[in-house]
Amino acid sequence: MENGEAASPVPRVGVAVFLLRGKSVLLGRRRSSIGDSTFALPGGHLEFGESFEACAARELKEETGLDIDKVELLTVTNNLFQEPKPSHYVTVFMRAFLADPHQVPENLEPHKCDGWDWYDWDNTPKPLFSPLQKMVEEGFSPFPSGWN
Ligand code: 8DG
Ligand code: MG
Ligand code: MG
Repeated sequence: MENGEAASPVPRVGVAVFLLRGKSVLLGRRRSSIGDSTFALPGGHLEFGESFEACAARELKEETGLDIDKVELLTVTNNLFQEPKPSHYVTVFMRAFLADPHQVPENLEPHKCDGWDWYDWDNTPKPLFSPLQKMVEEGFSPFPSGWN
C-alpha cells in the first residue's frame, strides 16, 4: 500500500508551480489516473520535512530539468477528485522564474506527461486540469502586479 492510499483515506499536499516567462506559463498534458490528458502545471507531492520552495525546485528539476529562481507562495486550494477513486489534495501554488532564461524544458517523465511547452495565460490550452480550470474561471493571475 502506497503512502496516501491507506484504508482510511487522508488529504495529501500537492505543490504546483507557475513557472513564468513573459506572459506565458509552462504546462504539460498529464498522463495520470487523476486528470489524465488535461493540461497542468509541473509539480508533485510534498515530502516529509520539505519546504514548499524546496518541493517546487525538486519537482521542476525531476519533471523538466529546469532550475528555478525567485520561488514564492501564491495561493492554496482545496481539491476533491472523484475519479478514478475519491482523493483529496490541498494544493499549494507557487510562482517561479527560470534561473537561466536559455534553459529549455525536457520531458523527463514521459510516462507522466506528454511534454512541456509555454502557453499564454490569456489563452490556455484545453482541457485544463480541473484545479487550474477553476482558477482561470475565477480570474486568478499568477503574474506579479504590474507585470507586462
Ligand atoms: P511525485 O511522485 O513526483 O511526488 O508526484 P507527481 O506524480 O509528480 O504528482 P502530481 O500528480 O503531478 O501532483 C500531485 C497533486 O497535486 C496532483 O495529483 C493534484 C495536485 N495538483 C493540483 N493542481 C496541479 C497542477 O496543476 N499540477 C500538478 N502537477 N499537480 C497539481 O491540484
Ligand atoms: Mg513529480
Ligand atoms: Mg507531477
